[in-house]
Amino acid sequence: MALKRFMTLPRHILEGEKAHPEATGELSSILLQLGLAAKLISLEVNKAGLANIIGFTGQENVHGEQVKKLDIFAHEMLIKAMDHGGHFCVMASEEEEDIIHLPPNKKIGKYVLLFDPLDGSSNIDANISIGTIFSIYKRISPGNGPGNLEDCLQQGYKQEVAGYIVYGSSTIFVYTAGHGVYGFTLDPAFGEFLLSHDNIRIPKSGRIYSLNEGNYFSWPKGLKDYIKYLQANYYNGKPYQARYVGSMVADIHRTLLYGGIFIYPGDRRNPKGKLRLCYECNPMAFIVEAAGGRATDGKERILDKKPESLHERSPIYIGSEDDVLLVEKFLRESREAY
Ligand code: P6P
Repeated sequence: MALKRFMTLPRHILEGEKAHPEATGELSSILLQLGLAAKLISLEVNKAGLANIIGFTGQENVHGEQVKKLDIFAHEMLIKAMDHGGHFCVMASEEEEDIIHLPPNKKIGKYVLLFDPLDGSSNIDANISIGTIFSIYKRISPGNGPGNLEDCLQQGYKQEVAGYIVYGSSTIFVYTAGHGVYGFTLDPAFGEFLLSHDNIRIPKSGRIYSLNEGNYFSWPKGLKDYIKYLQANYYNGKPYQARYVGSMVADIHRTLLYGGIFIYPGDRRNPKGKLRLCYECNPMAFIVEAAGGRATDGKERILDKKPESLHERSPIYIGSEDDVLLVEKFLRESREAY
């Protein structure tokens, strides 16, 4: 994808704000801060591989600083970057059991931030791509004081902004405010995100299916039938391809660009699957739908599901519209559950 000459993330955000006269500039400021946090996390993630080589003890680095686990580092970095702009009334993170309140002396805002600071971090030692996922809502609790749990348990269709950063061969920042999906590649030479994926549209169907086939025997029967169907048929005259990174952000980023389907199903052992509804499934579903795709739990639209708890899981079938519709048909028409 050709880089747009110097359309930087800040310029794109500010131009987006100008296109919406009602915009207060708050979401722009939030996105700019997230871009800063992304750069700092990217720096740390890319350095991590060296941690064991250049004498980092894993406890203290050469500067005598404590070397934190990367996901804790990312979690703390995001909070530090986002807790003083006066934009949020409450936050929630995959790394914290409870909701996160702003420090007492900080201005309270009208937005809510949910995030998975570093998804797939167990892959970092194998140098496999990992990612940060974020989701922004407007508060629904009354008043101007601290937000509450209900602010964090909103249905996904109410999101204002959703995005992810994938730390791979490049660091790419992808976001949507519901009107188009935009990707920016970090140019390490001068530390700026440059527009590289302008208005991403997911193909209506694709040749790639992505799920952990190690769980095959626990799958619902309809899913087994669907995968067997793909393996017995062709896509535009070529066999279907199985691709599975095991890192949700990487698998969904590829699905967004190339088309196809990513699945983390509920199964006999884990009926709700593994991925978290509030800060993994919802933001990814918001992005994929904004790019023209589809995301359900096999039956219900992800973005319509009402979360009952902060860390609840949901099965997810997400990607090209035709592919998700087809697996839903197999699931609906199969007689047995498993
Ligand atoms: P499995 C990474 O640990 C993660 O949370 C997601 O990023 C990824 O899609 C999934 O788990 C992989 O899970 O069970 O296939 O290893």
